[in-house]
Amino acid sequence: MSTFDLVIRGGEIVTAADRFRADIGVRDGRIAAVADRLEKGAREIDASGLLVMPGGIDSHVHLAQPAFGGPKMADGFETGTRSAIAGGNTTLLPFALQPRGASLRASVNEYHKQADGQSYCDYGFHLIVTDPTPSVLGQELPALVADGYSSFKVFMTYDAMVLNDRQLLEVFECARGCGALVMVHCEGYDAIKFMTERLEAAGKMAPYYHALSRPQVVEREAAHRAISHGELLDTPIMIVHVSGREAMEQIRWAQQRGLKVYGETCTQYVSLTADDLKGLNMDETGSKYVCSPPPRDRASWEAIWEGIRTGVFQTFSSDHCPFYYEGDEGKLNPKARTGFRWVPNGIPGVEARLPILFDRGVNQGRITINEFVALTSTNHAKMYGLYPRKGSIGVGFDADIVLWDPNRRETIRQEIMHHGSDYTPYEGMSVTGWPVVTILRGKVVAEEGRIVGQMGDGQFLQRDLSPYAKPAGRTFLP
Ligand code: DUC
Ligand code: ZN
Ligand code: ZN
Repeated sequence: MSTFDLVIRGGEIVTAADRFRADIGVRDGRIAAVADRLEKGAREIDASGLLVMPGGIDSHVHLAQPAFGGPKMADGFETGTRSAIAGGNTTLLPFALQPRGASLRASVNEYHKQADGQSYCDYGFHLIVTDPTPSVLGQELPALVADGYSSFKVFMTYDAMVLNDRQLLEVFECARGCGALVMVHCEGYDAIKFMTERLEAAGKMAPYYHALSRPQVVEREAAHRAISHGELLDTPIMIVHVSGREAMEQIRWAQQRGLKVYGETCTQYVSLTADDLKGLNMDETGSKYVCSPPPRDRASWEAIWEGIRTGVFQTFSSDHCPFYYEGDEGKLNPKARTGFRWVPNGIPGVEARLPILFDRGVNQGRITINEFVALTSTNHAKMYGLYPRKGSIGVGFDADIVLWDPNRRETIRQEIMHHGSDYTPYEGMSVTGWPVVTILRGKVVAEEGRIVGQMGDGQFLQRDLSPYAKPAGRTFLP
């Protein structure tokens, strides 16, 4: 009998720190050996010519969410996690959203019902707090954090989710008390509402005006406010989906002052621009690209690369928030055709994240291959309490691995995607570098674009507290 259930042989292993040639031996779903030459396994995979990296961890995806007051999402757990594994990912962290007036625990239980037995990859949940009542803050959140839901997201905009400054402070205080990391959506509610009304009064209703309703200054102001609230209460925060220079510089400023402020950016902010929202002729096709914050311009791409290169951003996510384009549930639903304010905000992208970052980042010399692994896997595990179980290749880690062909050229197209949406915003983009085999805890789950795993392979992950959520110890509180 063989010592190993699986041996991945002859590939070039890449972690956030190293790159070396070795075999990997897997036993009971975990990496049991990494060595120059291992004995034969019960199953063997020849990885020669391929890079062997930790499976992607995408810590910012929305699945099955009753989203933003808009239509039904295009992905539940089945199609969203299917798309994830086809794109080289092995863990997702979607959100469990608390509808106002509801208990968070009940909301979490609902998401579990949708995910249990229906997931192709492992998953945990961040908690979206929309209604921080005394019982949510005093009982529900601390108990949920203790149960392994160790991060929250709060919104500074959207009618159905916005928290005012007082509520933000209360959630930050609660997070500090229970050791949770707070992700903040930084866009200012009143400024957006004001701009939207002015644009509408001027007859500017097309999807493109979504971008003009929330320019970078709106994101920058909110980022500064969130940073200040975090500083006041000594609460570490992660500013998510940063779109350009203005918010990036706020985070850098905070980091240079020694504050525990972290940054996330996403695929769309280095590959799409606001001009995409113009569609063919200022028409509704631009709604395919409507997301928040909106993609900016090419100068913003360079600002984002600068933030990546200089360590302002720890994580690179997809912010996969999938809607259909056609049909009554789509971005083109009858109400959405009447004005940009009704177009659901969000785009699919979990499957395209790794290839686009590899092509634009590694191939074009902007980041190293080790930084690629850190930005797409290791740092997500570290920030969100999954390390050292997930996020690297070493003895004892879960055998979550992607075999990557660095020379494979592909064109991203809807017909090869595995998500539920009827379009991809990255249609026609050529990339070099593609996931060829995805392995989840030692089991091959995707191979050459085919799904070979089963729905239900994915397990719920109870997460530890993030070491990055530890307060710095310099509060203004009495
Ligand atoms: N915020 C997100 O995090 N995702 C999509 C849309 C949004 O506003
Ligand atoms: Zn957001
Ligand atoms: Zn999001």
